[in-house]
Amino acid sequence: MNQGNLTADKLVALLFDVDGTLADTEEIHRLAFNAAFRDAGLDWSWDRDLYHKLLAVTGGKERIRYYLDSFSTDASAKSVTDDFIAGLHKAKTVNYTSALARGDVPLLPGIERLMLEARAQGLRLAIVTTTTPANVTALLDHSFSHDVSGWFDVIAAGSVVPNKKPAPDIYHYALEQLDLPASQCLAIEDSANGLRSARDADVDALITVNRYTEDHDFTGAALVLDHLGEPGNPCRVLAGELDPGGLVDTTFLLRLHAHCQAQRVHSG
Ligand code: XBP
Ligand code: MG
Repeated sequence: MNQGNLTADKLVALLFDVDGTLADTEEIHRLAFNAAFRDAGLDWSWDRDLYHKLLAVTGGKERIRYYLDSFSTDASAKSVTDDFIAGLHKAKTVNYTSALARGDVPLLPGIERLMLEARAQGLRLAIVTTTTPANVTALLDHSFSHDVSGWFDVIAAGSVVPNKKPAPDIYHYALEQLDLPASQCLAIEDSANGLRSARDADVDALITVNRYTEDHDFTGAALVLDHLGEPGNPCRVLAGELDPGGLVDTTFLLRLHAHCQAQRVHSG
């Protein structure tokens, strides 16, 4: 960080994760995987407890391989080819995007409110996710109440980088596309893998949890909340020094970002 240049540390962009952060989508993913397995004549079925464990690995194709390697009792699991997994995953993506197109996946509290306000205040927005690009498009098209095309300077998604979260690659890619240093950005994530990805790219992260991630280790997060808050639906601080007073807005994010930058200076 350039401590001589004060403008270098100004908050310029908010980097949003997708699954579990914009909307509670992991349950939709789980059902979409199971429907793809069923339609392929497989007796594989992922219940919530198993899916919780499988979420240790990001990326749908990688998750199927992890299941076959570490959890399946199917004797032929090891001989399943990458092509077969790719076919299953394609069917899963169709199932998932169809579910979103039905319009029954709401955004989490505060997401659209905060994005609207941030844009009005001149902050830039980006998406940084491991999920398939078609899944992002489906969510943007069907879960927002505004037309959000043009809201995001960068949509960094899926296999555009070789290594998915927790690797920092997707954050490095997004920063490069935004042409911004990490010190001018703040990530909003929901999982330990997302936090590690952001932090290893030197981007500080605010965490909002969900049923699949509330037990994760969020050491190093700027702040951990249950959600971003809405008028009449205040958020709760789960860990961290600053308190948004029930609602995360741009003013609070500027303060949180400055706090994180000051801590980085002190810790050298
Ligand atoms: C969440 C993920 C994704 C989805 C599945 O990523 O790990 O793998 O569960 O998506 P993020 P695909 O929170 O970064 O959005 O099946 O399309 O890979
Ligand atoms: Mg996530």
